[in-house]
Amino acid sequence: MKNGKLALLAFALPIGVLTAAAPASAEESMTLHADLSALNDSGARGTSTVMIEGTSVTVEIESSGLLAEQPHAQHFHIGGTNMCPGPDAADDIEDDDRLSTTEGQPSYGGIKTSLTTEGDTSPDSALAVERFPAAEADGSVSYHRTFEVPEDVASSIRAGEAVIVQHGLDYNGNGEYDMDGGGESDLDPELPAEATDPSTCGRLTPAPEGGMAAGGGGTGSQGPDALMLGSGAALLAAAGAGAGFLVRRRMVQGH
Ligand SMILES: [Cu+2]
Repeated sequence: MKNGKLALLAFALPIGVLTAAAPASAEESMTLHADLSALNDSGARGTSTVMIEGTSVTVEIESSGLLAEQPHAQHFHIGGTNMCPGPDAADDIEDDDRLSTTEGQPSYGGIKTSLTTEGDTSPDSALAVERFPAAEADGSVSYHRTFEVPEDVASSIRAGEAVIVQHGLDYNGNGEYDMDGGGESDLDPELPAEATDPSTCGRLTPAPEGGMAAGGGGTGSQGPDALMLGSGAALLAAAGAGAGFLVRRRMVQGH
């Protein structure tokens, strides 16, 4: 009797193993998609398509409704619950009707990739505002770039754990990042919260077979306009990892 039971168990185990889904090969190309929804009532939205092959990612983001002619930091966030914060104010810990970048981290996690227009894409560039796209005069951002990510980031993307977050919005509707709109940034008290609070968010999920990959529409890449964040502006260099956003341009210029 005892033996019979054991034999049954021994038989059952391999079946369980066999029926488990085989993990996709790390080299196989895979396409993911995200719908970016507004955070903080920014009025912005967008879509993103990410193609990953090995550790090479091609990222397309098309957003609208962002604060015009201002840079918008954007990242892959990974960690937390791998979700965007909910629409209710439950995540707004400080209860000030604003969701800061930090307050959103239990949902979308920390910054793992900086979606810059050129150069470094590591978390070290999280704050390299001069290398993030600026929205056009109509508030649109069109981003397209292919670059390498570390293995751990690649596998998180494949697992559907990456969340795209764009930052920067205009609480008081005066057309610029300033302290009057939301006070100081949680990331750097010298900076306006408007420059760093999240404005759109969307989780990257595997696209259905033959879906996104075929279309590929609207691959408008970053034109030179988007990189010109104002002549002679004291553009910000990225500080070391973990420093605050260096969006001092507005403040230096006085505008
Ligand atoms: Cu971010």
